[in-house]
Amino acid sequence: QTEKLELDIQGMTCSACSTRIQKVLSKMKGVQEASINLTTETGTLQYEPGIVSVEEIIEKIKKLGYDAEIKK
Ligand code: 9UX
Repeated sequence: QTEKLELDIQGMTCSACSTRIQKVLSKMKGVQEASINLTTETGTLQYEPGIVSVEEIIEKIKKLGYDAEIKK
């Protein structure tokens, strides 16, 4: 069972930033798919809530040096 997660991501200034986040998140256990958009500063993910939490995903982004929150 996967769920969709939409995030607002702050701090990306070049396309290598978004590629980097996308790569790291895609490798996380429980994340099926991650698509990071530099222009709109958003990320769309498909993840398995039973395996990985939203908090863990956001923490991972913060550790890379960016800020993220659930899109409102
Ligand atoms: Mo280039 Mo994006 O250093 O952080 S990857 S600005």
